Amino acid sequence: MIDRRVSLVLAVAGFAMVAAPASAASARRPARPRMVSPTIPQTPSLASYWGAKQGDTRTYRLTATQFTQQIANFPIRTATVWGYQAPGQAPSTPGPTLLARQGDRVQLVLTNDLPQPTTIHFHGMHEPNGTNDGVPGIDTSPIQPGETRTFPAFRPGHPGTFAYHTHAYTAEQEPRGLAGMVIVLPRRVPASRNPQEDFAMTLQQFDPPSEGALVDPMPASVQFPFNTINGKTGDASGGPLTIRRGDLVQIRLYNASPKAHAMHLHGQDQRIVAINGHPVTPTTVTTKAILPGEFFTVQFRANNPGNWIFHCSFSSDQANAGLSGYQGAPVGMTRVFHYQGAPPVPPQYFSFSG
Ligand SMILES: [Cu+2]
Repeated sequence: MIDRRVSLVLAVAGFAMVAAPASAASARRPARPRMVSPTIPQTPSLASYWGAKQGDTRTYRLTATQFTQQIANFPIRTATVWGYQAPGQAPSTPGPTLLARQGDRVQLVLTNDLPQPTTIHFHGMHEPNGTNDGVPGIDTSPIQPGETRTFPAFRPGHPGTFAYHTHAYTAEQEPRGLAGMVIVLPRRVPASRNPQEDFAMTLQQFDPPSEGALVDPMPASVQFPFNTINGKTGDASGGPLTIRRGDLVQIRLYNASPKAHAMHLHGQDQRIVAINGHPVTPTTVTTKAILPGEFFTVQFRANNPGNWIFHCSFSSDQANAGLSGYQGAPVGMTRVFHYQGAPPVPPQYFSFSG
């Protein structure tokens, strides 16, 4: 309750603010951060998908389907996987990164081209129960093979990093590849926290028994020999991620695999700046463990030119079926950051075939 005395004090303070010279007033007030439109995230090796916008709703048309994807360069190259296809794009696992802006409602139209029923769950979003949560038998009826279903549009709840994944026969369908990322961008962000490069990375693990074979979702050894970022091992990633000295570089991580990973950056400290889109007091770490289903956003200042790897610290996850890459380099769940102007990363790293 504001009593008369407090009102009087506020009124006097207000008068003082008006009466004081502008320079004195601005010295007392903390400077407002400069706000900018956020940098558009990129998902190396994968397509992005801004759903078609009508009014305040973005509609995403996805087909859940089976296909063959290159996941590594050696000792095998391809696997038969399950993933998602957007109109006019190749199917992929993870599926295309769905992009939206704060204020958009999102709507999914899902076609099931798989041989068994499926669903989609929007992981981390505030979707309505009874239609959109994607838990068969609890909230949603499964989408049958051949069926196309249009879900009601909803607001994600807040900007952030999210995911979409199957919740039907999860133990079988998710390790086969039915997952992808969703990013809802805030309207404006403080310029000091807006990265020059924003990389979205989904972690997965696959066990194809032989070249081109359908991945085994539950290998007897519980070892997943192919450890990927955005569906590719480091050697199969096509090239380094180029950054520039002075850049603020951001990595959005989503663990869509059945195991924990310990993501480590060489040459610079990584700072955890957000968890699931909620900003946190930045914490500087060398290595960050990420459990299945978790999201972390980390940033680093590119202040140490060269070529640096970002990789899972579990030794088995730095290999393809136990095998290392060019000159024994880590492969698997690994990416190389390359500073523009630094010596090139040896191209053999990306063409090594065992
Ligand atoms: Cu790992």
